[in-house]
Amino acid sequence: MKLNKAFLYKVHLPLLTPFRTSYGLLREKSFYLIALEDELGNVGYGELEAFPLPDYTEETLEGAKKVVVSLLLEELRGKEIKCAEEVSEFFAWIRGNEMAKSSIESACYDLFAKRQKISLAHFIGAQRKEISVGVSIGIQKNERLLVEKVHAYVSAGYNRVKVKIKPGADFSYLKAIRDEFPELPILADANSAYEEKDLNELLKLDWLNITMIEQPFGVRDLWLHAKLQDKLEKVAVCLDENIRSLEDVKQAHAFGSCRAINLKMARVGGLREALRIAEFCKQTGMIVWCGGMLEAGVGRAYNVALAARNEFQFPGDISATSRYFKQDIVRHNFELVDGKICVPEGLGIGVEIDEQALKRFTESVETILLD
Ligand code: OSB
Ligand code: MG
Repeated sequence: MKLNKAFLYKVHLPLLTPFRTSYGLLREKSFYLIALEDELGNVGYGELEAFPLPDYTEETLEGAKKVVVSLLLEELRGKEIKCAEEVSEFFAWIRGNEMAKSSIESACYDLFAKRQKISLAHFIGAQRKEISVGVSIGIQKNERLLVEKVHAYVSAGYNRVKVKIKPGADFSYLKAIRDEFPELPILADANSAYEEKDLNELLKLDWLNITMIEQPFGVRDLWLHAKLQDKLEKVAVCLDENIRSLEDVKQAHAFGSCRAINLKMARVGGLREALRIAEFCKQTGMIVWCGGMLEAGVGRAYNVALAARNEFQFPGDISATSRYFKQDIVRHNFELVDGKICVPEGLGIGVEIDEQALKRFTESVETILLD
């Protein structure tokens, strides 16, 4: 396969409700939709997920876009790409920049699946037709509002909830949910908001029968997470921000820093690395589940295909389109039916771009000739 052209659409998609984490508030999902055209005229899509500010991980949307244009697309220019797995090898000399790499690598996977006239799910060996999913809920003003939200999502059929927490909005918020829902699987995600002095406070999560605590400590920390995991009796520590590669997962496993991995394709540099991590987790008995970053339709299609593989036994942060957006840029609406989302069966990622909607939410378009 050879690439002919790339189109980069800068898109701003308003969120139905603002999403508050321990580090900030998001009102819209800003991203680049990347369309890669091959020599046969097929088009593969990728979503560049880096956030406008380097507050989740180090990459920024504009910085990552620059890496895509000046390094990654140049790396592929004029090359004969033999298979999807090869793309990450071409990028290997470039350190970090995982979200930039993932946007292009995944679009190549989409292209290879389309060239073989099969779905992406099939292409990556995913066998499930539908996946069981959960929902991630931002920090609310008070406990009562949070419990109301949980009620609505549980009634809609979500199989578990993840609640964003931070110091001062943690234990009492989680207890309010637990009092109302004695059996509900609850995860707490701190996005790195705690420090060593909070370690004993976090042990109280055991009392509430919380399923997992996600990334309480620093984005480079393995040591404090290991101390916490060792002291917790029931709760699994789950790592998000500090997992960028299989190497990171192996070290976290060896140190005992976690029992679960929130796996995001974009955060680990693409599909190939994500598949290797899923495989390692299965072999070692670590829990692996598919996380999210408020993706629009293209990014969501990748998450759904990945989560359809059988290593993923725990419901992911993959919610219905309607949980995020009034209008998406793809024609496909991901819907929740009996707590499950169907895996698209069309060619490649299996969702088509809604050109009208894309135009409506696009700030600018850039075309890059590659042949
Ligand atoms: O920490 O998992 C996270 C969203 C943006 C950035 C980081 C995270 C999240 C979520 C939302 O938790 C998951 C989703 O529904 O897409
Ligand atoms: Mg997280």
